[in-house]
Amino acid sequence: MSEDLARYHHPLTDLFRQPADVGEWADHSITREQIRHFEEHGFVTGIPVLDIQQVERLREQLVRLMDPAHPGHPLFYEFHSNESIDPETVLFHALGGWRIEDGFHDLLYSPTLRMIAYQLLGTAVRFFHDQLFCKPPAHGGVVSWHQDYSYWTWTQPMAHLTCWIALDDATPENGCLHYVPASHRWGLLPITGLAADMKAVEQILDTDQRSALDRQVAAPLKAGEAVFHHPLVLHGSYQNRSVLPRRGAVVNFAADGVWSHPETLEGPGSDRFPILPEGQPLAGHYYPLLFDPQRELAGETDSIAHL
Ligand SMILES: O=C(O)CCC(=O)C(=O)O
Repeated sequence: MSEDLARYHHPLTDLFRQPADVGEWADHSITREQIRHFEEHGFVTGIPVLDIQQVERLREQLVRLMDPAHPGHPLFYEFHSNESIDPETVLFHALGGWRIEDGFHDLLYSPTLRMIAYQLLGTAVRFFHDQLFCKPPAHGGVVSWHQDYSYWTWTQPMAHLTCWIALDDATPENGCLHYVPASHRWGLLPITGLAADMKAVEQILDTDQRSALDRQVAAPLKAGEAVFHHPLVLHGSYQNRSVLPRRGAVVNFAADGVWSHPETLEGPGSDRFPILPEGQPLAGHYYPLLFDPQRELAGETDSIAHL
């Protein structure tokens, strides 16, 4: 088995140059206008986070990670590839790549991701978990409409954030993310499933919410760009109908202080998830602190716009 990279709470490669001072951190920030867009619509999109060399490095490592013979496979928290079940609707979905390949480990330490997570959470930021979502050409399956937090109620309170990063150009044709703007104000909905039936959520929506689905918007991205979204915004993605793959890397964040509450009905999707005992704040081996405004900004927190 490969070495578990989770033991390293610092970058392992030179993939991301780290800011030296508050001014350099500010270069990675989003504008007040973008923060307002996130607050109003539940997402903010089209943010450049990787250059092409970084994209290529992650693509190479992703090819290795998708191979079930990779010696690091036992380190995945979850690994699903439904190819053998339904070759028409393939979706490769895995959590834990940060423990296995150094590029995905260091993605957590992207200054742009760390800065924006701080701005959108408004406090110190911890890593929650990562994800890989890959749709192969022509047969890539849907990810049904859902809210991320419905899968995370075993952590409290809700103070989470998702960053979805395109490793290929993501378009409506190849299955880019779609959002229902402002649905993050609907409250928590029951889980209706992630695969197969895109519209499964409709059965639990009221009339107004169902008509809001007609106002859904696509979030196309160039490779290396990202969209950040709220834990309650309704989102999903359609099939890949193109001749090219649609691959995405996800980093999920939680505010420092979020604690483990595994007694709730919905636990994580696998018993390999590093779940902490009831009441314990997320910290330690698997939940590194990624951004501490006191440390990173030397207390000059007013110089950066945040929630
Ligand atoms: O990659 C996709 O199509 C779905 C991603 C998603 O649902 C998420 O990151 O929350």
